Amino acid sequence: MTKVPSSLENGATESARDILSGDRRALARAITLIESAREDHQAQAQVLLGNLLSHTGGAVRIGISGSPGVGKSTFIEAFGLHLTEIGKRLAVLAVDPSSALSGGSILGDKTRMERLARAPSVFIRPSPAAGALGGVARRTRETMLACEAAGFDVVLIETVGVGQSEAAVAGLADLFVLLVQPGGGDDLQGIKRGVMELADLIIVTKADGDLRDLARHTESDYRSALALIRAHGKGPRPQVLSCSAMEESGLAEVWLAIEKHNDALVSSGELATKRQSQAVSWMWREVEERLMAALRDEAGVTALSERLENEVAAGRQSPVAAATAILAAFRQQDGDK
Ligand SMILES: Nc1nc2c(ncn2[C@@H]2O[C@H](COP(=O)(O)OP(=O)(O)OP(=O)(O)O)[C@@H](O)[C@H]2O)c(=O)[nH]1
Ligand SMILES: [Mg+2]
Repeated sequence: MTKVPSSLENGATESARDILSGDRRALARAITLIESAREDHQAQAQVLLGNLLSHTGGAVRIGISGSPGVGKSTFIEAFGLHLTEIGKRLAVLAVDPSSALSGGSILGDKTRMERLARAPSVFIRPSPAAGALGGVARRTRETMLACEAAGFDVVLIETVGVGQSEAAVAGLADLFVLLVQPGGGDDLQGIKRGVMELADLIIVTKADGDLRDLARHTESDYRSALALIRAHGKGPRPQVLSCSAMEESGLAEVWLAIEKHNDALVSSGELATKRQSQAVSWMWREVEERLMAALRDEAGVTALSERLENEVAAGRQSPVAAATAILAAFRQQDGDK
């Protein structure tokens, strides 16, 4: 095992103390460290997280997803403000899968969450999802843990629904909330069954003005759909609600449903098992990512894999035989070190 230099340990102990005392700037610095790709930063971040670990786990972890334009930002601002009014301290981690490509909508979101961002008990942190699997930044889990150590009662993890990202967020959270639009008809807006299966709570947004009645219909459509899908599912039954972020209505009901869900998970012991298996999955995901990165970095493997890709594409080699050759080359080079 590599020995951690004592200067690094001292620095990490100090910043851990600052984070635990609720120092926002120390938390922000820690997240920057956690997100950094630099190896020395990663080493520091891991020592720091080691010091924080026994102080984590105290927040309700909520994942929120939904298609672009469904009303995520507006909902999070209104719902977040409701939470602050009832005395909760809230961290919002917004993971933006588009940011790597387009510069993203983070700037727009910041202005949309202006009121929430000014609330003293709220911490908002947009994370670029660069290099991420499934639209959730690789380090979101660690960032969430740092926020818990800093004493936040609720951590909201937001991501745009792009297929894979919902599963990744659900794999981090205690409860996965799916936002949907009013309307959409029989196909329920083309939302994949897999995503519906993940949802613990479905919220129809924009239940106001002309859309109010439609939202109610949509609510009952989803309720029937869920009853079919999750008839034999384990755990608390998923709920469907509607709300208006604009009129700030239905938000208290959303929190009550979340609390109820959470209480059920705690009293059945499922929360602990869920978090345990999430942590273990995260470990293997990290191993997979690092193994693949190491494999791609091997010069010999790179040369070989290009040739094999062509052979497999042309049908001259079977994919399995080519994979065996790549792994053999990797093992050999790794063993040479
Ligand atoms: N009527 C009504 N409109 C809403 C409500 N919430 C959001 N909207 C509108 O819906 C549009 C999209 O809202 P956003 O909150 O930006 O949606 P988003 O899901 O964050 O969008 P992306 O970040 O682009 O994925 C905006 O024009 C909002 O004004 C609501 O409660 N009622
Ligand atoms: Mg948004």
